[in-house]
Order: sequence, then C-alpha cells, then structure tokens
Amino acid sequence: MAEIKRILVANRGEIALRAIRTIKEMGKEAIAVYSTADKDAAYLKLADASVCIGGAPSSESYLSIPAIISAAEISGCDAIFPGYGFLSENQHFVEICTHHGIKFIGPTPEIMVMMSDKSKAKDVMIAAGVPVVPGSDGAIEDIADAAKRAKEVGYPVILKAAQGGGGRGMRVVEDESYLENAFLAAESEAIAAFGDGTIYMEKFIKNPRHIEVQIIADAHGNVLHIGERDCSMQRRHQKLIEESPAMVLTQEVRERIHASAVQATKYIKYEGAGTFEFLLDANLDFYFMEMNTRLQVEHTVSEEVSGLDLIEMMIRVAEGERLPSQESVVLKGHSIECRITAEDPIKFLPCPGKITKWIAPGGRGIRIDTHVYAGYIVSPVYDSMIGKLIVYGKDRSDAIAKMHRALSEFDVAGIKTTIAFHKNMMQNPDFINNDFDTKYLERYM
Ligand code: MV4
Repeated sequence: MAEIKRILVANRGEIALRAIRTIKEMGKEAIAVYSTADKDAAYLKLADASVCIGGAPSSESYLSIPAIISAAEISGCDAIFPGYGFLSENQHFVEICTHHGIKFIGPTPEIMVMMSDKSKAKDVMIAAGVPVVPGSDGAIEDIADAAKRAKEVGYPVILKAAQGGGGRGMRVVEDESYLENAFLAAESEAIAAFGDGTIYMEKFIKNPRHIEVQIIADAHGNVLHIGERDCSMQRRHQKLIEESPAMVLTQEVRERIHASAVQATKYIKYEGAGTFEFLLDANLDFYFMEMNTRLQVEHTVSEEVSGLDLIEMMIRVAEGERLPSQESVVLKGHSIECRITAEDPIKFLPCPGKITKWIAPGGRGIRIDTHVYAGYIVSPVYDSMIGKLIVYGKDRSDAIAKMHRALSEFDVAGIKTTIAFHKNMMQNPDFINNDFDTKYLERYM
C-alpha cells in the first residue's frame, strides 16, 4: 500500500472539519466538497481546495456518487474519507472508488454488505463465538413459523427487519395474541422502508443499556480495541449523551466485552475503524446487536480517554501501516460528549435559522467539535446536529462537573439548541447516579 497524499473529505459539517484538521496535521492535503447550501461554510477555507458538488438536497450532492467521484478525479485525490452518514456505508460507492483507483478509507464492500444485513451479521457473530440475543437464528418464514419460534424463545419477543437498524421496523410482542398483527406490520414497514421484508426474532431484553466497543484493525490482521462507550441516553434512537468508560461494567465484564469485539473483528478479517454495539441487561450479560462499519459521531470520547486520533489511525491503516500493540493503548480518566442540536430542548423540534451569538466554553479538558459560529445559518435540509461538546475529567463526577460548567458558559442566540436539556441532565440525580437505560427519556419526558 502506498502513502496517501491528497484526501477528498466526502462529508459536511463538524465531521468534515474534524477530518480536515487531522489531514492537515499529518502533512497531507485535504479537498473539501460542498453543496450550494454550504457554500459559505468557513471550514471550506481550511481545506487545500474545495469543490461544489451540487444542489442543497443530499441526493444532488453529498449522496451523489458521480458528483463525489468527479470531485475526487478533478482534484487528483488518491483517497476518500467518508465520515458518517451519506455514502459512508454504501457498498456501491466503495466499489466505484476502487474502480477509479481511489482508496476508500474504510472496510471492504463485502464486509459492509454482510454487516448491513442484521440477521446475517448475527449468524456471523454466532460463528465467531460472540454472545447474541437468543432468537430465531435466521429469517422468519411466515406467521406459523413465527408462532413456533416465539414459543421456543419465550415471550416477550421482538421482531426486527433484517435491513433495519437504528430501531426502524421493530415490533415488541408481549404474547401470542399480538403476534400476527405485529409480524404483518413489521414486514410491510420493512418492505416500505428497505424494499426487503425479511424479519427475524429475538428474546426481548427489558430496559437494556447500549454499550459499544470501538475497534480498529490494520491490513496485517492486527486488531486493537479503544475501550467501550455507554450510549444509553437516547431519545427515539437518537443518541444524546455518550461517555467512556461505561461505569456500569465491572472490570471483568469490561474485559470480556472488549475481547468479544476483538475476536469478532479478527474472525471477519475486518480492516479500518468499526464499532460493535451490544445490549447489556440488568445481570450485565451482553449481547451483540449490530456492527457499524464507519467512524461514529461519538468516537471523540474514545479519543479523549485514549489520547489517540482515530481519523489519523484510519488513514495510517489505509496506507498499510501496522497498528501498535494493545498494551500501548492506555485508557485513562473519563470523557462525556453532549450532542448539541438546533432543536428546542423540550420537544426536540428542529429549529434552523441564523446563529446570531455563539460564545463557546473553554478551559482545560473542554473540546468543541463544530463547524458553526456567530453568523452561521443552520440549513433545514441537513441533520440538526450543530456541534459536540466533549469533556475530559479524571473520573465521571469530575467530567460531569466540567460538562455542567462548560454548558453554563455556552451562550447561543438566534436559534434554539439542546444546551439547556444537557445542563439539566448534568444535574439530574439519575444521570449523576448512572441510573438510567435506553428507555429513560421515554418514561420521564
Ligand atoms: C432490542 C431491544 C431489546 N431486546 N433487542 C434498538 C435499535 C436497534 N438496533 C435494536 N434496538 C433494540 N433491540 C432486543 N432483543 C431494545 C432495543 C432498543 C434500543 C437499543 C439500544 C438503544 C436504544 C434502544 C431504544 C429502544 C429499543
């Protein structure tokens, strides 16, 4: 593998800026892309060049494979950094990059396809020796098959779309009387959303926590874990607060969940950065849920506790470099991330518009990953996340205190943001006592 010299950043917003920064630090060239809606974004000037790739709708720009490939070609890029969302998990895009002699900084299309089918991914994890939720072991054929398997698994069960993920196409079934309706609903929802009605079944885990393990793998079979994250503070499958380490785990369970993720990564011969998502039940038993074959929004908290730059590592492994030893990865302290969105802090309704005032917090242990500033106009056509506030402290209570102090300094006007929600959460006894699960906000908000 050859040295990468010029990288097209095929994304927008905070992650585009985040990637440009690392690329520049590595002494490489960064080429930015932008839609007409993003033409005035200040981070474009930090790139070595920027290319307009089309209109405001993502389908005409950030999701347009011809537009992105053309931008990479005309600017002479030898690699593409996909970020998250958009084309980051599109297997066709990866294949087209390869056909054009452009290195996609991420895994192979075969692995992407395998992991995008959640039922298939589960079968692979069983083969890899990773714990999975007991269930149907493959697709449900029809209602009679569903009834038979639900009896074996034991109610309550959950029906999931094979192409789902992120909570779409799921149905919880409390007893057999609801099974037929739930199955038909899940199936038609899956067909409408994914064009594939394949459904599988699992035992329903009540009030789980969402724990995920960050891994990175090189082209030589070396795999590292960069610890775990607790992403249980969610609302409608949108993560709001993430932290590392997950303080619910005992050291023994923590080591087993890390080992499972590393074992799975080796089994599938993965290359690049990835995340294994697990459900954790009240007994601290963990079960593989899905694998994300991209860098995630919340990678920052893993960077803070490890002192590593995950984008730098992704680029280096894409160049064929060998990863250091697991022993060289030292996890220390506690990091929390609050996602700041342009939404009202109570109902989370989108609130695009012009930011008239943006006074950001600072001080030791404070990191802000954002592309916005006073004068920036938040467009209604993209995701409402306008930035991430990340703190690093010596332990969880130190990190919470720092986060509360930082949120108190944050002064934003012109649009509504979720800063007030986060400030409240940092004073919420349940959050402070780490006494919540993935259903917490549904129950109390
Ligand atoms: C589950 C579950 C309980 N039992 N599976 C939601 C996202 C999708 N990827 C899987 N999800 C769940 N799967 C079993 N067998 C509960 C959820 C779930 C959830 C999981 C993680 C984070 C937030 C969640 C919110 C609701 C439901």
